[in-house]
Amino acid sequence: MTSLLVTGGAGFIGSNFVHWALQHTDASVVVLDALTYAGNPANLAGLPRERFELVAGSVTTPGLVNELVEAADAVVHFAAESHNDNSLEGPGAFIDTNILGTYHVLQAVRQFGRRLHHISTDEVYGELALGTAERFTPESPYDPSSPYSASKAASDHLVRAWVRSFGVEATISNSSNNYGPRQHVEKFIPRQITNLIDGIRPKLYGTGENVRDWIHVDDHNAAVWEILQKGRSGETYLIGADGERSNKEVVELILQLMGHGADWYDHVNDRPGHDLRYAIDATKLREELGWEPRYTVFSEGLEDTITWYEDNEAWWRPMKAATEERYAARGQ
Ligand code: NAD
Ligand code: TDX
Repeated sequence: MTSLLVTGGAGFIGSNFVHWALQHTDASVVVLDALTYAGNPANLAGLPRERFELVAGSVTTPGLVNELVEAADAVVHFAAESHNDNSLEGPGAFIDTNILGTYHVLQAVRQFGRRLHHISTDEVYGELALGTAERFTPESPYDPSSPYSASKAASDHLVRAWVRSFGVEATISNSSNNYGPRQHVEKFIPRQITNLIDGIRPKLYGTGENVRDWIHVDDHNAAVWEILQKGRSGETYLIGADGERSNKEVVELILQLMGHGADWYDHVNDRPGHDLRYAIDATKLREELGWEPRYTVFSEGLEDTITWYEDNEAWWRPMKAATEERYAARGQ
């Protein structure tokens, strides 16, 4: 049995990964999570004690990271500050967790000879033009736009340098936008679903023409598992499921699925530096590792997600008002 250290495992993608791994594999999991505003122990409630443990602490604390890395066979590093808008208001935490935290994880896997998988984002490649067929590949040049994406780009560079300079065994994945259960209501899709539950109109930044490439979180995490098992050290795998949609299209679909007219939304202030379009070419992941997404019909994954937020108001209600206050202060 493999023992995994999962950093950031109390957040959206990490907690879904822990549930996925405990269900689909015989791995045991220790989560290291700082339980910031985005980390919620409730995301990990009810998991089997003999295969799972939550340790509250930061990836920026080297002693703790060393101890946990030494005890594990492999590390899956999700921990990060993850929201672009927050990085525009206060970039400091992004530098600390995303760059320094990754440095401490790298030093630990180097010291104890452990395998690392580093979770990253397609945003490190910057933006693509609207209305073109161009997509990101592992060879795309780095060109991050926000403090968040710049901090993730820096972390990717550190991982590559530790592979090349110190022989660390590590892989990187850069994924497109995830959606699914347990995503914080600050993010686009949960914000609009919970707005509609509250009778508030969805909010589109700017024109709403910006395009994101959506993937269900379980498809993302199945890809991460494949990379962990079969990925070649030093390699980068792009994770995406051909899910390109403009933000306006997504809002219109949510409105339709939740029984509202397609134009019941507001345009609000745009995000400064807002990337126009992301799109992933996942050929390498599909051909080299045989991964295929299971959620190929976006409206079905979205419907499941809407149902999850409808059924789990107790989960998101405590974070909703404060999140909307922050948006209101920015005219968003
Ligand atoms: P999230 O904000 O929901 O979760 C992040 C988790 O990390 C939280 O549990 C938080 O408490 C924890 N954390 C924050 N700082 C920490 C620290 N110093 N030490 C330990 N834990 C800390 O984020 P998410 O959307 O689940 O993203 C997870 C990872 O996936 C991130 O690395 C992000 O860059 C990457 N990613 C996300 C997406 C997406 O669409 N959400 C897409 C591509 C890549
Ligand atoms: O209310 C909103 N209205 C709106 O139009 C919000 C919150 C967002 N948007 C737009 C901005 C983006 O074009 O929707 C799109 C998606 O926004 P976010 O959910 O903030 O995601 P994004 O900025 O694309 O980044 C996400 O995907 C890549 C994750 O938050 C990152 O962690 C990941 O790296």
